[in-house]
Amino acid sequence: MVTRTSIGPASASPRRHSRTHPALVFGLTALLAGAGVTALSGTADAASTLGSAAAGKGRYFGTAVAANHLGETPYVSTLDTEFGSVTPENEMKWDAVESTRNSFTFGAADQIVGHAQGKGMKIRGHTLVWHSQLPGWVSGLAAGDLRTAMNNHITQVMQHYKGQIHSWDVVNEAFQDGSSGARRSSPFQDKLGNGFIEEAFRTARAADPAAKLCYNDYNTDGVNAKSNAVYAMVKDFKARGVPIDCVGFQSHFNSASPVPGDYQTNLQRFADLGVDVQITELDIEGSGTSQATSYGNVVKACLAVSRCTGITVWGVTDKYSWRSSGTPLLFDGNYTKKPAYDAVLTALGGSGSGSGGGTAACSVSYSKATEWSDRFNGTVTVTAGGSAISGWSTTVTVTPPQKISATWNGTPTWDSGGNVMTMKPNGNGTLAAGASTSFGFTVMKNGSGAAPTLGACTAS
Ligand code: G2I
Repeated sequence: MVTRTSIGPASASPRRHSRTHPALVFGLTALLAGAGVTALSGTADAASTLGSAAAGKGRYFGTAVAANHLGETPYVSTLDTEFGSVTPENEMKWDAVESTRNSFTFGAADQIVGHAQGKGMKIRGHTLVWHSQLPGWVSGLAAGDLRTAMNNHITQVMQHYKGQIHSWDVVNEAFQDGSSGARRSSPFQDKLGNGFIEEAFRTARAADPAAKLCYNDYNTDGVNAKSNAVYAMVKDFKARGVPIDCVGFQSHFNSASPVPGDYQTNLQRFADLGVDVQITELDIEGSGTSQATSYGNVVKACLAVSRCTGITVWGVTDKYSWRSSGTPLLFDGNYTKKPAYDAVLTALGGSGSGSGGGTAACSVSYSKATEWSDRFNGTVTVTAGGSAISGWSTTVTVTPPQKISATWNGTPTWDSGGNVMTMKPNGNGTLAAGASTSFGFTVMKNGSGAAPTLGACTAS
């Protein structure tokens, strides 16, 4: 039941009028919105983004990017707004850049690099020597030829991007899962032996001395047999002067493989060897608060390790994730921020409107409804964020000598000048997550047709 109130400051010449039924106001609002009438947004400004908040902590915050999505406007705007670093998801892999021996195709990778450079983003290189996405011709080579091909591949690719890549995953996933601590079988391992990793790093240093050279792997995120084996290799490399600058922890998590309790401890022990550590492919399957908590814990662990220089999530939006059914990323398929986004931003020390998913939040928007020669009606829509709210409050400011002469669907109070109205719910202000309500008011123009301005929406 819609109640109409007529409350205003003493000087507001309250008047009642019953010509406009609220349902008509709604209808007109929808029509006007459909006709492109601008609605003022009173949402509290996002004071920060993932990239800028991380930069405030001396870190980068990046994402994997696929070249074939760079034509999609919301993909690109989310990328450009939120992230300070990119990793080509597939475009720099061996099968993408050298599918035929010594014939290099950099088109898709160059597209990502060019976009990133245009926006001042850093670029991670991924990846030079990996058993997967490896063209058949490589696996067919005999040892001597394979060594030549590996070194040529590293050199050609790194020289193409010389000076443009902040960190390269030189060798990816060279260790076995499980308790053996052994190297994974691959053409490189099987034909060249353990020494292929060292050789790859030495070749990489010569090709682009400015790039940080990383070893990158998964299931090495906590202290376990696999990470112990990588640790021993890095320790040996540092002791013998083999050029290695960083270790990448992919950090693909789900309920079967959650964020380890000793995640920070593990990052720290590698950092203590004298290498940087980077979180390189972060994604965490799940949703809501539990996913948000895990994301927050990963970010906090990185911030607690001074040599943890940056975090990359493995994609912009759930819909393009390599495991999209697990909804593992920070933006959903509509590019809406998830509670996990809020948790990351908060852990990075940032603040913003976020998804509204973990804390009470709301947003407001204004549209003009019916207008007469001497007055117009306005409608403000109040929308709850990602969680339910039990109350809300916002302000509507009109330009004197305008006066608000009537209101409906809310309980107003007024500042002493009478031109700032604070509006709260009539009685129960409960709104479910994402649900909307609206209130309305009449502005007496007194010569001015100026649109009112809205303050931020405050939820409780
Ligand atoms: O598997 C997740 C990641 C594990 N660490 C290394 C990363 O490089 C790896 O990324 C994934 C990409 O996210 C996927 O997009 O690597 C996969 C391949 O191992 C990528 O999948 C491939 C599909 O298997 C191909 O069928 C497809 O043509 O992506 C290709 C390009 O869309």
